[in-house]
Amino acid sequence: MQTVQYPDRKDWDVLLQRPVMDTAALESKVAAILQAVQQEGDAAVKRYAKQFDNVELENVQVSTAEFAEANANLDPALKQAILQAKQNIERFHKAQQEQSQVIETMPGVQCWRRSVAIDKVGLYIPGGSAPLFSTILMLGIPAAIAGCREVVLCTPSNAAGKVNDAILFTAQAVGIEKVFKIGGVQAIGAMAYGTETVPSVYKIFGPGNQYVTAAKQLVNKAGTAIDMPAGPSEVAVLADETCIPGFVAADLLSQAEHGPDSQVLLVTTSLQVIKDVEAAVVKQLQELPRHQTASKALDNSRMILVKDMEEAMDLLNAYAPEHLIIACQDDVMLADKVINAGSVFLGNYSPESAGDYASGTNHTLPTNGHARAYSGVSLDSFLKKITYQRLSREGLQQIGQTIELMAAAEGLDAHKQAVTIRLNY
Ligand code: HSO
Ligand code: ZN
Repeated sequence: MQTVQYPDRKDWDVLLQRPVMDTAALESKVAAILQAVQQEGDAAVKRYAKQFDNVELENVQVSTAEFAEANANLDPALKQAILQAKQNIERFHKAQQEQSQVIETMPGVQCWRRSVAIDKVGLYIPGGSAPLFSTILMLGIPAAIAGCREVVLCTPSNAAGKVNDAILFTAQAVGIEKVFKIGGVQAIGAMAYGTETVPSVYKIFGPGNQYVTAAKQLVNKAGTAIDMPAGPSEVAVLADETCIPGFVAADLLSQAEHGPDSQVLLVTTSLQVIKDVEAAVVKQLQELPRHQTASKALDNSRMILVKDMEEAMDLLNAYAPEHLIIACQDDVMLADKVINAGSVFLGNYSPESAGDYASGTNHTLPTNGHARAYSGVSLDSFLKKITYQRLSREGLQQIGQTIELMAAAEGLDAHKQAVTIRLNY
């Protein structure tokens, strides 16, 4: 990891750059696959499964027997762990439910807002080097609490046509019945346009590689909603002398192992912390099965020495990390100074892994600086808020003149007339 000491503010932009991801170059390839899925449905999906995943799919949909088999095969301890995480995530997301309130803005003018579930949603769960079944909890649980009527899940199978047992168990645990063995761009196309077996959905959620991300962006342009602009995982750690360097190193590596394009940052006021964390990273890295991936990510990563905590917070707010760990004596006080971050972890005993899996918060978070303006996935991501109003005759009499004056001033006479005709009735 590169160490940078006391960087000048004017150099922060360059220092805090993420590894660039150029999806534009992939666009024509991705667009061609999407078009084929739109036109040919399941036939195209099966053709691409053969071409990209080397699998001959007879049935695209996971059967009841396959669900039962996964349930029987999965380690009982892992099942228990998944159910424990489910309980916490459910608890945290249920508390996000809002009660509808009728607000009388003037006598006889009542306004209210009702949360309504997005009727049909699609979840994409990558297979690849790490089958992220935890993401099913993060997306399936709020979808269920919101009351989405149709929840479909696409995930690639292996070459033998089998889907990971933990993925199938978790899908069942959160009540998802429709699971399709479709990966990559084809999956995004199938959920956006629908095929003979896959229902089309209104909003697509979930992480993926650059191809999946490009596909989500393309279907989004064409009218299907998506959760958020996704990018490689990131963590920034703010640490002072009270941190435990081995813990900080472990946290940095936990994100670095996600992918070669992941990025991790350490920001501190102490050169000694940098030295100690660096030594711990080197030691722990060697023992990691995914050390190759992690070490590539560390090449994109930095340890930054700053003069004080105020400068540290300015720098971190400028970076807007997906995850921010504050391993400092004044962690709670510093937490209030966070303006831009997806999710914040306080103290020496809150590893990001807690939020990645089981504490209750959502791990689908804004990357790539999007935390400046976006929130992570929550119950709201699966809801629309519909507003209502009911004016009584007296209510319209109260507010009518205001509307008439404003409509006339905008030169919109028909608007004014919609009030006048009632007032004169
Ligand atoms: N840290 C990831 C989520 C995840 N981690 C899933 C492990 N499994 C989001 O950036
Ligand atoms: Zn993670």
